Amino acid sequence: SSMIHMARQVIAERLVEPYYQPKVDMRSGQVLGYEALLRWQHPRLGVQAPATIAAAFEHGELAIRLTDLMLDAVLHDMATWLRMGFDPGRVAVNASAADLLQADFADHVLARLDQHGVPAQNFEIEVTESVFLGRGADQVARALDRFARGGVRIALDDFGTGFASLSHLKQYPVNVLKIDRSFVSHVDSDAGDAAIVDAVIKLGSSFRMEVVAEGVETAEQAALLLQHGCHIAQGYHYGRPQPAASVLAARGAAP
Ligand code: G
Ligand code: G
Ligand code: NA
Repeated sequence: SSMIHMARQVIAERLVEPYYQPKVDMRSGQVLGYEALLRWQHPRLGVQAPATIAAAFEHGELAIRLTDLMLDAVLHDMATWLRMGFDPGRVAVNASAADLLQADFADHVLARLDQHGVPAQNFEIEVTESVFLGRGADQVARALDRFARGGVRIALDDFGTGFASLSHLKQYPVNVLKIDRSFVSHVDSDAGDAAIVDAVIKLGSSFRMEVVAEGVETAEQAALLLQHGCHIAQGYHYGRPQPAASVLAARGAAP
């Protein structure tokens, strides 16, 4: 397809450029970290969203190479920030099932962190529930355990939308639950969504996980989430995904 063709070009020409969206403590406004989101630079059209190469994420080999390019770029940015004395907090990179099914993925990431001088506690891996399904669940478990032993936390993305099995939370070393944007968007107007958000927050706190609300766009949503006991948010109300240079400028550390 043309998406796959485009993805191959992105990989060959290393056009990947991570954007960073802040995760914020809604009580204090403090930035706790960032999610790195894939963007790529089209030579003429400028910055492109992942949707333009979405098919590549379902294509094992291409998904692996895109993650690797993201990892390289993110660790390069983080190493630069740390050298400048700017601590970005915990930065999350998305990994797919194809990544976790490679036997050496976790060791590879841990070695890269080491090479870049980025402490494991400054890093997080974000996965969706889909990685727990299908064949290879044993390998995924080994990868997540390896990350856990290496000090890298695991965040579970889009929680509540997929094939959620609560047993996954018990079985795997998950540290962070991210409440899907689809529930957060209507938390202040839809009783069903508010009930789901409330349930996920309670679930996360019983498992001693950090709970992050995704897609917080308004002060009303933020207030409601705080009432329900969730104090960490990622969303346009607190910050859009932004290039590395803007992250620095926003934190007042620009040279
Ligand atoms: O970045 P948004 O701005 O458009 O992202 C759209 C979707 O693409 C989200 O579901 C997000 O999780 C996914 N995504 C963004 N960056 C990456 C990445 O580096 N790797 C993978 N596998 N998915 C990503
Ligand atoms: O699935 P994942 O959580 O990785 O997806 C993040 C996606 O959500 C990205 O496409 C990002 O640009 C988008 N996003 C982040 N914050 C908001 C928000 O407040 N509102 C909307 N509509 N999208 C958001
Ligand atoms: Na994500």
